[in-house]
Amino acid sequence: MAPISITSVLISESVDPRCRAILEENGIRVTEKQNMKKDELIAEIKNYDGLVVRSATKVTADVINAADNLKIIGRAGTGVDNVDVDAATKKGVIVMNTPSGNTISAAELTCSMVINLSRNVPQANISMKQGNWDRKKFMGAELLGKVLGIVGLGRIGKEVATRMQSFGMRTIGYDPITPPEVSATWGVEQMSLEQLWPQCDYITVHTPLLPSTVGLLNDESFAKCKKGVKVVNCARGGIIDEAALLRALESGQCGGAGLDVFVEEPPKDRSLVEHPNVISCPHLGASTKEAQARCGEDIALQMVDMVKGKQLVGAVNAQVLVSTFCKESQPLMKLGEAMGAVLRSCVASQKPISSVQITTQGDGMKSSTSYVTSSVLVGLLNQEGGSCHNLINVISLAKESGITITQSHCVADGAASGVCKVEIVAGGCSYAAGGAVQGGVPVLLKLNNSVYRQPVSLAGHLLLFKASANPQLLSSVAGALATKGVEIESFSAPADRTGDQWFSVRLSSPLTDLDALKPAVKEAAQLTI
Ligand code: 9EZ
Repeated sequence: MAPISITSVLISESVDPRCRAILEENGIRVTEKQNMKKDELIAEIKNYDGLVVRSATKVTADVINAADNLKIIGRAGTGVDNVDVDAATKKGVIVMNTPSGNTISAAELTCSMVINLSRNVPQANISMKQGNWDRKKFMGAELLGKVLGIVGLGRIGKEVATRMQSFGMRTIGYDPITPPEVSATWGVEQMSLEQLWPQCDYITVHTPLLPSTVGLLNDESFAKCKKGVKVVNCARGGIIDEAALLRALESGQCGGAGLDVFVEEPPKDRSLVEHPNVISCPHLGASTKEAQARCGEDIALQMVDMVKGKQLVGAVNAQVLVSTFCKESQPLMKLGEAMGAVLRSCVASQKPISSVQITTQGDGMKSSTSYVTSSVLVGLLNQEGGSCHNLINVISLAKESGITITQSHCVADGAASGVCKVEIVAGGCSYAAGGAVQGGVPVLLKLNNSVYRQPVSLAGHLLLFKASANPQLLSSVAGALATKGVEIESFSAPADRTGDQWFSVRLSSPLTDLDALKPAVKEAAQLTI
């Protein structure tokens, strides 16, 4: 797999200057062009292999499909709401964000919402500016001793908890991933949502927006809360159901809400914003100098670290690439790609592939099956010249073209341990290869029922041919090659001598015309690895 190289990046909006500086320090050409119209961006994007955006640039499928050289889209911020991740994945483009740069800013805004809800400061401020002096209307309550429910205990939830503990709040919470022992070390007692709702004086949500978190607070959960509960959403619009919140505010079941995010931004329906017990902001969670600087710097550093092969952080559609950063997995990925290429060369190119079955064997391969599968498919599907399949898109493109992919792992010991088998069906014919990594080198052990006496090193110019074993075979093949000025570097014969067998030959250079072998062999294929 060719390493990802990034030489030119377009920054299409205002991103902290450290972003440009870091990219340039690492030899990447940077162009900043702000306020481009969609058509201008579509015309411009062709010239770059990287794009950095914040929130304003809408990276739609149209933009991505016009970007023939694009390899990565980096978002200086948390989440990728303005990027069509599916379109990027299909195009083989990595999408990356900066998951941690906004943490403190989001947590601090959340805490300010809780504190402001307790004392009605925003409402009192409006009243003062209107010339009033109303002391009765804005009676509040202390936070000391009150219960804060934190739904979602990732980075932001944790920072909210530790800050509000300093006001004497008791912090309870729920998260499906963070273990209770871990959250307990930062003073958050975990419990089920059923147990949590009735205990809270305040609830704040810090989850991603997922089908499971849309409307996490709805009519049903509000009904389980204490009357007058105050709620905060500085995470994503819709985690608190907007219609249910309005009903709860009107009935008094909800005593106040602090909202930084909305289902529709800006919200056309202003009924929540205008409610006297709602305080709100126009999505300001990440709007601090520090968060912007951190995200700008983070996205540049993450892109540089990825290109240098140091580490992969913040990628949202490239889980399989993590294995390319791990020394142990690289020979296995090379093996997969080489086996895919071997089978590709054996299948007449006009035959469509209908199924691919990959089996890894033995303990050492247990966690390798998925990236070996992707690597096999890259080798199998990449036509010479137009190489549009990569580790990011190969699974979705293969499935889209109707290929059934089956991957499995089985226990094995002895010789079968560490072996990878690939079986494909193309044009109704079956082809199979078995290979392994031996001494750090990918080798072919078996091709279409022919088992080699010695493993065939999967490197250099390989000629594969089908013939029935006979004493003249090697000399007639060598003779045919010699007429084209090609030498045999090594020759691998199958152990079985009966019937048609697949032989493997390493050549000094590729043969320009396989027909030169015609009288001596029944089928021939060649490839360069
Ligand atoms: C869901 C979640 C938190 C949550 C948090 C994360 C995937 N996921 N789901 C429901 N990271 C609280 C309630």
